[in-house]
Amino acid sequence: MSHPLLTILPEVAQALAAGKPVVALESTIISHGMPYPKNVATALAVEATVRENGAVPATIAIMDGKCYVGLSAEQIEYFGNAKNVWKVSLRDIPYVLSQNLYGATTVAATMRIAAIAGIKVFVTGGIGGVHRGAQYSMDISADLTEMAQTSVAIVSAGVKSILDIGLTLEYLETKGIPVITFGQDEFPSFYSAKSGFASPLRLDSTTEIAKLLHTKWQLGLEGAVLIANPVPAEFEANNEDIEIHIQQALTAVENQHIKGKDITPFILQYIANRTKGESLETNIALILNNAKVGAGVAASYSIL
Ligand code: PSU
Ligand code: MN
Repeated sequence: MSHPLLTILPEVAQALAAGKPVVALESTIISHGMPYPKNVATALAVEATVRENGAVPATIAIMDGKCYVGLSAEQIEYFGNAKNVWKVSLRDIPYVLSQNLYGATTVAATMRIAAIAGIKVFVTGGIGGVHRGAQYSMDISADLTEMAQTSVAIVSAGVKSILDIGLTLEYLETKGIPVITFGQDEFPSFYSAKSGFASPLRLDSTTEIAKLLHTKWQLGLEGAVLIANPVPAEFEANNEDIEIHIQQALTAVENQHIKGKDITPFILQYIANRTKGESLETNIALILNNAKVGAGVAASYSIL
């Protein structure tokens, strides 16, 4: 789909025009979610995994007054290392575009741009959600409100326990967003395959997931589907250790008066620092695993 504010990489445009599977990827995880240089290596490895599993990757970001759908390796390197990159959620898109700034897009912003381009499947690590203490702070990620209205399937490793997983699941229910866990009954919590919460739905194959997506959108039920893909057992992090770091990170957020959009990147960086990179290795493993499943879903969907 051509649009004056989109620059679509030729390979991606050709795949879309031919009805071939395409997988959208976000850039906030590159610029604000992981340290350099592992962020760049991971972004490139995720793209390679998408390809190996039969789909074309399209990493999305903003620059030169355009939404880029598909980045070159050099552009990914830039977004991984530059200091002047905005974290762009939905509300930031018009500012960053019209001011010709560099923007790394969150789940919310990436989904919207993917939808404009005609991409139906999006792979990430973790989504934003309802924060712990949201009953006082009202801190609910725009990822959730965006999922209520934009018809793109999101593959993530569940919801990170930096968030309130129970409230996030409630919010997804309120907004009519199907939540499917791939291959198990329990909803996963990013670093761990367990969360203590039952998954609202379970499906065991990418074909069945694609059929659900097709059914939903065929009926005109707009909005996302959240596909939670548990981290493989050999890469799971110790939940009790992670919980201690999360508690400390949340105290640091209070003490250092971290606010608004800076909270999530601050907590992610804090945990990565405190776990001496162990959480980062888990993060890399799970996103590669998500890329594999996402490419499979995109491939199955493209046949329907
Ligand atoms: N959770 C992660 N890694 C991430 C993010 C969340 O484990 O990189 C990023 C994603 O881009 C997500 C964004 O869309 O943080 C949510 O930010 P906020 O909570 O400010 O909406
Ligand atoms: Mn927030």
